[in-house]
Amino acid sequence: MRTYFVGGFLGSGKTTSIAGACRILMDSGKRVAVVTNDQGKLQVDGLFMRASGLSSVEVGGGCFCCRYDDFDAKLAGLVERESPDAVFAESVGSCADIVATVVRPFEAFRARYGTRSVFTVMADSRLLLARLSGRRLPFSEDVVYIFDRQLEEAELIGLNKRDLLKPGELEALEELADRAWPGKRRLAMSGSTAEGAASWLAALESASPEAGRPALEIDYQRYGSGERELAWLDERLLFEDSGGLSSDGSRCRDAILAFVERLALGFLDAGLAIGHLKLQVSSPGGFERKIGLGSGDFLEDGKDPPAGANEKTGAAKAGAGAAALAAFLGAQLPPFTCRRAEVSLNARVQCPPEELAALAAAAAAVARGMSGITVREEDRSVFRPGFPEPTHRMA
Ligand SMILES: Nc1nc2c(ncn2[C@@H]2O[C@H](COP(=O)(O)OP(=O)(O)O)[C@@H](O)[C@H]2O)c(=O)[nH]1
Ligand SMILES: [Mg+2]
Repeated sequence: MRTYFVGGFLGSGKTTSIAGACRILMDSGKRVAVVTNDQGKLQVDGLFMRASGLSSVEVGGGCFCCRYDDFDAKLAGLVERESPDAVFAESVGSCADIVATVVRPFEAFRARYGTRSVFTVMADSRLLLARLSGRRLPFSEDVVYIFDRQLEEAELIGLNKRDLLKPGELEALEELADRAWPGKRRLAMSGSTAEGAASWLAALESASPEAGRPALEIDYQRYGSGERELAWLDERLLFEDSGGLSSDGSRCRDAILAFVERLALGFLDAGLAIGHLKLQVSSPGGFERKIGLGSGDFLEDGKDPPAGANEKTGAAKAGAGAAALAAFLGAQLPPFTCRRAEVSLNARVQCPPEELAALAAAAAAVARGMSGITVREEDRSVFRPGFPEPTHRMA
């Protein structure tokens, strides 16, 4: 058995890349499983993995490092039940210092689960290019500190979403990455097109090149305060079309899109940096689809985001580009018909939790105002992540 640890910032494409790699392994007859992780309990990633036919378990309520015993127990249960050939462990996107707090304890206590492999950190290539080019990311300094520290401890950086780079940008990014981290392994890839997935798997199979390297230097005060600048919102929304015979069954989809558009525009109009916004949409006929977006989707080409109280993102673009946003979201939810649909929502945004909750409520109200539609919100949970206190730290 092999265990593959994957980290990286919110929305960098960890889940998508892992699902793609799992499909390749399964096609070659391997048994695979995934452990997902989040500060919250309702995990779109876990739902997405299962909707994609992958076996997965969730560690919730904190990151792997702070809930190491839970991670260990969940992993052990998975191994017992399924005897997988490979397990991917995806850490939450606001977590750093994973080698010292998760990978090394795992090697020390679970050697029988096989040698661990290269620790991959995924990056949204557009955000990383902006960062390494000296452009300002939309997040606060302490959140960017987490982004930087995550990449620093990578043994392999996945230059993900390469399909979204413009001609010439990949070469520029590779050069900048080599300058920033001489000798560090990197791989251009695309989780959604599976480009590079086979090379990633080959790299994962190779031994860790950096075992014995000193642990990451990290200031837990800055890391903790970066995490506390982010707000988490999880909830389930039940959309119902009560339109009777006058409805052709398309209203739930329209209402879901109206909800997510309003929510995303709410973030952009308020100048908030989006870690990620993701929704898993399910309807009783077995329809399953994930919708996602993050700050990388709103970076102004080659320009710094306008400065502001909250490191404003592409708010100006949102004003001009509401139609583009609607098209971007609509393309992720192909037409389907139903009377009822369930939406699981995870939003991670740099703002106070109350602001995030108010924006979500306003977006739900827009959908609720649509003719023939009712929207019920359930299991809402809004919070800031707690201060990171790893169970183990092996320097
Ligand atoms: N175009 C493109 N989109 C991607 C790629 N990888 C992930 N995404 C999208 O980026 C969003 C975040 O991806 P996800 O895998 O959930 O990121 P995670 O938060 O790091 O696990 C989702 O909407 C994905 O569909 C990629 O390589 N190319
Ligand atoms: Mg994920």
